[in-house]
Amino acid sequence: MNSWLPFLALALPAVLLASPVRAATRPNILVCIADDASWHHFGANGDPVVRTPAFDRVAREGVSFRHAFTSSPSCTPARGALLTGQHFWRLGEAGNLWSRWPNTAPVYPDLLAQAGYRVGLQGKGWGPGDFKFHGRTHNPAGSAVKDFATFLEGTPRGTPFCFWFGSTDPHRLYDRGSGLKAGLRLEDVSVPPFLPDTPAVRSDLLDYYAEIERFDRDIGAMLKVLEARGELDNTLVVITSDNGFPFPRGKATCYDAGTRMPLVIRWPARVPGGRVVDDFVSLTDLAPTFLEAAGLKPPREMTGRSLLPLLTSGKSGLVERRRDRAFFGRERHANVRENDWGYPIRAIRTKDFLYLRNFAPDRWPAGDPPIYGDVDQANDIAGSPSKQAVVEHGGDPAIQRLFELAFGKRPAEELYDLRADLWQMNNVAGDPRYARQLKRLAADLMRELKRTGDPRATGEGDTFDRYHYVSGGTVVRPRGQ
Ligand SMILES: [Ca+2]
Repeated sequence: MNSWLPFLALALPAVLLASPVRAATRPNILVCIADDASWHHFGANGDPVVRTPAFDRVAREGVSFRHAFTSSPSCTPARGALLTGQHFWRLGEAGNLWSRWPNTAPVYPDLLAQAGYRVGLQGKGWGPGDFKFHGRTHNPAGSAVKDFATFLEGTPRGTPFCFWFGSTDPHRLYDRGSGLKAGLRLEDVSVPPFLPDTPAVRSDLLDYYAEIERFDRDIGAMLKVLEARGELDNTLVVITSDNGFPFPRGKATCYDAGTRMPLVIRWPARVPGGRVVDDFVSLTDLAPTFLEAAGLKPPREMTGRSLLPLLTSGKSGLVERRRDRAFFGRERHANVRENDWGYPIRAIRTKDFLYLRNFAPDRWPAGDPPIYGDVDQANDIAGSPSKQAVVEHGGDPAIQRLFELAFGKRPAEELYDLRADLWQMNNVAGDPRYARQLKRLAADLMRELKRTGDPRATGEGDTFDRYHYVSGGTVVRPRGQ
């Protein structure tokens, strides 16, 4: 199958009116997206330390998703997938971090703008990368504005809006000791078992929490502005993140700490609140959801499926039985390997299992030694006290296993049984007792990759290693071109 086939559909009219939704009933859409926050680290998701009243309110008065996954645990492809409603592997060069926006796949903010929405962006939109190279004039997430309040003042009454608040919290670097200064306590932290439990790591986690709290305060202020304007209840408010926390075994990995995302949605005008949903959803489902909520038919190249039926159902638990799995993966994150190569992974996650296919197991998954730069920070190990704790004590017998889990090479297949191994630390892919599950999950994954035109499934996967890496005005053209 030609991997470019999905793009041919772009010649068709992008948007068709699906239903006669009157302009007055179309919701405003507000997306609040954190930068590097995992599902686990929000109050409503069970974290006992972090204080997130705005997130908790939206969860309480809306729908809270327990199994939402990013398409890729890396800023650029995650945001591209969310904006296009497509698996990241369908986005060509935008499947990599620090890439160029191909400007071929439609994005929901453009489609809503064409339908009369006012569209704005505050903070980090699609990126990092170069959205202008192939001809765009503004970020795919919207035209940049000063702030939300100013944007609202300039929006006429009766005109629906679509706004993207892209926080840079809780991305590193952190203000060392800021968690302690914010009143958080070392002794309250629960350190995940793949990190060393030391005071330095605990304090690093508190600093991460402090930035999540700032993200939450910013959202609280925005909700207040909407409320004062009388528009809160007809605004579809979404709070989520692009990828998981910037710690070893988190961001840029396909384990839960890298891919399982916070996702709460509040829209009282049509969505009964107070619900926790177990369906497996992808952040690629958001674009078709927004379009459908606005009365538009999602373009057929969107692989995401609208959440609107689920949201309006009023039901909790597993609402749509076929939503029992999520697919995701990664290509090049930071440029930290010989020959400017990435580390290709594809994965399927179900309630009980996580199956990973590593397409190039001869490469270093976290980047070449001694920097292992796919784990923040790429150029400065001391910029991440948790990474430093693992790297600098890798020879210590107590830390050695954690070092291998974070930075060591991995086999072509990994399988984790979440019933016994919540944090996915014991690979059972070689255990004959799991042969049946492994075979089935591998087949299910490959079927989805083929169905959706993934170059990795059609023998053209190396194309991701050949795209330019565009960082800070520097363009790296991989060797052999
Ligand atoms: Ca990010």
